[in-house]
Amino acid sequence: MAEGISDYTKFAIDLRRHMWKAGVEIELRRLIWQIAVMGKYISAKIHESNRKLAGFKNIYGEEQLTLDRSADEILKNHLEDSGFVREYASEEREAIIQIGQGGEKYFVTADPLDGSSLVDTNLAIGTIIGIHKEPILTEGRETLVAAMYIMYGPLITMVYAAGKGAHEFVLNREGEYVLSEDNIRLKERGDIYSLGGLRSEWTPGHLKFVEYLEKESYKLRYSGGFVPDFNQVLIKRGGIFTYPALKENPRGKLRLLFELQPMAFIIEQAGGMATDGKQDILSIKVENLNQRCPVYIGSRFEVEKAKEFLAAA
Ligand code: AFP
Repeated sequence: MAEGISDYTKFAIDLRRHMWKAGVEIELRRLIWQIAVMGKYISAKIHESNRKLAGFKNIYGEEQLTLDRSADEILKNHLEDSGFVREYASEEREAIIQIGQGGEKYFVTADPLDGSSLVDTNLAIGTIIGIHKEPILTEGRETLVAAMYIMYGPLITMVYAAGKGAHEFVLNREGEYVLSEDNIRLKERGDIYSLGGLRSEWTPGHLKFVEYLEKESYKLRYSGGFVPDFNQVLIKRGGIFTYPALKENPRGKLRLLFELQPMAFIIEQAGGMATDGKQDILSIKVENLNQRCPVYIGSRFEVEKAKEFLAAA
């Protein structure tokens, strides 16, 4: 080994090896890896379309797609005829599209670039993916076999869960995803809370829950990006993210299929919980692609406490 080159590579576990050792079936391993690789292309698109660069011109002269549509195009084009994906549903599209020949094993949902309105503030944003083994639009618990997200922050990180725990990887300088947090397990209780929606819009039960957390000296962590805000609860091993039912919008803001089901799958794999305030997110039947749903997601103590306050209201 040449002098000075750190020999961390001797210990680095890359994504493919991790999934093989975890016993993830081969086509699902390849699909998860393929989507993780697309994270690099999406990140490149974020940098390429950097509006901070003076006089930035789209070198291809094509009409500059909005970033989230570009991210959607990247995902769809690479999944099409990949041999693994039969249907693709995206927050950027009106309907589910067939992108395979018809016999493929998996059905993919995507929020291609969640939090894209934060790009100009240089805050972290992310791609959220659900991988189903049955046609989309049924209960998550029955059909979701894996979920993942890629976060574009100071580092590019990727978290996946495929039934054997939740694991985080970081993209290194060599362009490989190497393991950074193996089998993440949430504590029973955390000390951070992340609160969406306007206080004036909160229902009485939700307000009482928040006042309880404030009395318990929880620390507020809210960026306006679901991926980094959720990621903070996961990596800090506890706490709660909530985007609640609002007086004017009883279904809240976040989408059940594209945002909440994948994150609920991941948090449960890490020993946490996700509910709409009454029932588990993964037990809720998806009526339509853009169905919104209130969410309380994080460590068990806080999610159970939220349910108590809401039930008592
Ligand atoms: P954008 O994708 O429009 O930026 O919205 C991000 C988001 O869907 C989710 O990532 C955040 O948790 C939530 O909206 C923030 O909503 P508020 O702006 O109402 O706080």
